[in-house]
Amino acid sequence: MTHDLITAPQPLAEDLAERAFRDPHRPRYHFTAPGGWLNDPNGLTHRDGVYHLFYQYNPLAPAHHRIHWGHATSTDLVTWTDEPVALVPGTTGPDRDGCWSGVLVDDGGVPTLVYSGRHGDRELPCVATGTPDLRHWTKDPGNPVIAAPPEGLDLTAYRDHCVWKEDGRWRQLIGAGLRGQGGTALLYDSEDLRSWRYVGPLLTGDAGTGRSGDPDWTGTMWECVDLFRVEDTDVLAFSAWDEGTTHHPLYWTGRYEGDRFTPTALHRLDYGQNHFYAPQSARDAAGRRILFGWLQEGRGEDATARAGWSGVMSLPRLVTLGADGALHQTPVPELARLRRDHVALGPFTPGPGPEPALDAIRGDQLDLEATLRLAPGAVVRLGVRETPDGAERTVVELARETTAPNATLRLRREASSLDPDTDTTPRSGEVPLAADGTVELRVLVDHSALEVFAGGRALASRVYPTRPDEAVGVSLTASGEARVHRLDAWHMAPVFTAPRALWP
Ligand code: DQQ
Repeated sequence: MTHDLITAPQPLAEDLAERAFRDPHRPRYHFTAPGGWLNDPNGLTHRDGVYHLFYQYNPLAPAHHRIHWGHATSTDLVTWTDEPVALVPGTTGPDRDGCWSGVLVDDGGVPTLVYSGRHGDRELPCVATGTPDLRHWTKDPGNPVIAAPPEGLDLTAYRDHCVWKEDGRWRQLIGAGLRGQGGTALLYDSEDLRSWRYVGPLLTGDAGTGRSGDPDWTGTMWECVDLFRVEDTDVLAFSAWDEGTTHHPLYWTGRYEGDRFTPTALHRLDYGQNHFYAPQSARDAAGRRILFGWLQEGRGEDATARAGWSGVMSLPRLVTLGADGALHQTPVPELARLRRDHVALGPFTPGPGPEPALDAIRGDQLDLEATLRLAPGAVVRLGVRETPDGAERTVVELARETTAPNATLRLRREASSLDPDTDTTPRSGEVPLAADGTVELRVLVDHSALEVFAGGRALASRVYPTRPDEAVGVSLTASGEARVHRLDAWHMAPVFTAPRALWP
């Protein structure tokens, strides 16, 4: 793809990467774009031993505008190499206002991207083919390959793609919403990825059930639909969307058969709601289901503009099927390679005052792993990014009701930052406990990025303490009858240690 569009903004753009690198809130072991804007993961694939992560990218500014496809590769899901920008919006054509989200498929040996070309306020399906190393891409002269949404449907929106091969034919889902009904995934069929026949809606939500603000409302449109199988369960993941009100990732478990998806249950994919959005997954050569999502910013627009960058990719997650039929998510085990300076604590019985042994753990790049047991009525609170005076702190709380077999995982951010322009709203969701009240908790801190895993459920978020150098404390308190069987802590080595080129 040529970069000849980009001339004048270059000097300023280079400065973006420098500024981004200097920002104390910038994660060091999560993937970020070199500078500018990042949102959805795209084209996720594992090919010839290399993981390819493409992403929605604006190298010119930390704003969602004229979206390109960035590209990075990894052999271990831990360290990343920036690759040439894969797609640049056209000067003419259906993607002149942006190359929006999509996927990569192998078309008989030809790497092929299927993405949404944006022009005006419309998105239409486009295709590009790549060289075997996936470094250079040519847009199909026939783009858009579908000229318009299906006739006769009154749609709220139409974009994003999930494409797979089935019985020798290509199938595609496009995210959409049927006005007055709800979000939907429209199913198409093709022999050649260019000529598509509309089959019908695979499944349609009910926008009338629930309402905006409910974390399990299925919204008026489904973005970034992703259909995959885990063991013997089919999963239809989507990002529930409603103009200006709703952005959160959900999934149905059920059965995909005969052009329809018959749902069994609806689940929340990440309790961070809009903080973890637009996930995409792929199967790797080992047969593992790997999933990434976008952690958007939670600070004010001015602060983001000054910082020179926006958007973090989640850590790669390994997705399996939990005993309760819901997805079980953990960071991929490869990330353990970054662990340094092990501190092992426990067993101990935490109380209302901070546990002194935790003074040994400090930092803004941490991996904390604990096995906890909560009796009915017990609450355990793990504080991170805490200043010595406690004025700023973020609390991961696990609370078991007296009667409930499960616990509530809560991320309390009311004191995360003294900056009134940062989002400090709480997040919460249910977490399964073992019969004896035991649960595995993992908390990954990476400057402003925070990912919590408890009992296989995930909660990602962002925090921006105003005194980032001092907000390095970790604390643990409890009320009721709780036990810490073990608490292991590590510093995480940085993956990104120098400014990167915006146009690799
Ligand atoms: N972001 C993309 C869209 C998608 C949305 C554009 C989700 O394709 O619907 O950058 O974050």
